[in-house]
Amino acid sequence: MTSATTTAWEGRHYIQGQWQAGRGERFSTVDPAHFDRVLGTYPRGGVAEVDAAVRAARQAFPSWRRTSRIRRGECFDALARLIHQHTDQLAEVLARECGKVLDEARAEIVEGLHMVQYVFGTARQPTGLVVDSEIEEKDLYVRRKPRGVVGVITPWNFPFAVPLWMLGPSLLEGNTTVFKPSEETPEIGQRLVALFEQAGFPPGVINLVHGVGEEAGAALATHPDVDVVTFTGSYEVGAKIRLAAAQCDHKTCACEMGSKSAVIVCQDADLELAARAALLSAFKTTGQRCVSAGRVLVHRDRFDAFAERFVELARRIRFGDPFAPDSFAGPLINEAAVTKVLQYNQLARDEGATVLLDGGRLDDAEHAHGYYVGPFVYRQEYRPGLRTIREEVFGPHVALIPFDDDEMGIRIYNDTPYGLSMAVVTEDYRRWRLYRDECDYGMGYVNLPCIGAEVHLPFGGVKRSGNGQPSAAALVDAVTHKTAFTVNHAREIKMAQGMSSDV
Ligand code: UN1
Repeated sequence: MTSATTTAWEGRHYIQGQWQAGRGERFSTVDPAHFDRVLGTYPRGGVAEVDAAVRAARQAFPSWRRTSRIRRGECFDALARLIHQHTDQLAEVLARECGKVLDEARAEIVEGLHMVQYVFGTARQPTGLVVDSEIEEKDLYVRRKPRGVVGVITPWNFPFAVPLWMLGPSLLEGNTTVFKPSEETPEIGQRLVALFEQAGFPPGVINLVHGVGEEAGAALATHPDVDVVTFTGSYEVGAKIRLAAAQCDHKTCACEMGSKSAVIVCQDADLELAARAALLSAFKTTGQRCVSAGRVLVHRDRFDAFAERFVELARRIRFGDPFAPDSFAGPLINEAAVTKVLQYNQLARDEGATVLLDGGRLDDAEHAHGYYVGPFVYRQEYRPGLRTIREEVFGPHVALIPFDDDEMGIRIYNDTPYGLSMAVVTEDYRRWRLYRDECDYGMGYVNLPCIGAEVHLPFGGVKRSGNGQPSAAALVDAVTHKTAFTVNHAREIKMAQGMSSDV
């Protein structure tokens, strides 16, 4: 692998083990920290390319499925070694393409590596069950079988780790795959696929099609020969994928969608810990994690002290060049994101918020050529129906909301259409248990930020955040089906449930 370059890179599809320049229109990507710099151009795949990739995956499926699970796992050992070897270059490509600060970009490469290591380690773990039968001469087994061809549609905010959460378990279990990376971050996706090739995954087992969501993404989600669609992205797109799956007899999907995650600061909280947990949750990745906290719920008795410390810390953080060591976070991904965040900042004012900090669009010499918006922090009294405290913003926009008691804290937390991540800050073991049991979420934390999950846990949510098929380690349930298998060791037939076998 060559190191990250500043000359535009030429993207290619990877279908049936062949790198293809593609025909027709191309799209380009720019550096979000310097939007006058074009990073790469890519073929704009559509129905034809997706169809070729799905056919390649289907053709590769029987022999990959028959390959020993341990042998499949060993390919991931080779992949882990390659990722180790190239961590620094991969982190640079990722930081440049999606604007994450270098230290976070590196953490994401490491998170992807952890998934690869987990998959390799899991290959030798037991996968099924041996179950007793009513009939002593029978053995019952529960065995997992791969579902077939898995479509992998991934976002720009975790363009290395999230594809690996999906590709890892899918391929280990014997499925074959077609990967459509986000059109904002195709280079890191392509570099990942090149490492799969180098690690020795056979042709057709992993295929890559570049393109935009409405074309290549839609073609993959609706293709009749795709068995499972795994998706991370917006609720609106996820809802379409769920509909497409429901209309196709054999298709299922695992969707991880939006959120309005929160940190809850209780009456007895350690305020310094709470302020730091909230700061990381709201502003790391410039608020562009699906688990980012758009809300901090604070007990009214502690509100003023918390808000003062939180704003003081928020003033101190620097949103700047992803490669500058003192940048806490980088730019937003594109101009549409800047417009959306500024609109929500205005909407908060219109809904009666008291603004405590407004970084605004940053346009001094350092920031003028990037998509930079500073932190926006406001106090909002809870009322049902307020849009800014219910809708996902995906930027450095955070509401501080006072609450009077735990019942009210839980009610406010649950009053969004989403349920992804929740952190509660308290010293009281009874209290965190109450929040654990009463709040709607997929990932819960105590005395921590609501970001930073590890790959060997399930990652997903409830309500509009997910469809009950979490990703990362838990994706195994979405990409396999459980089969029951019964073997008779007697010489005659003996039926269960006392049924006679006389003929
Ligand atoms: C995402 O926000 O889209 O839990 C994924 C975390 C990371 C993954 C975030 N491990 O913050």
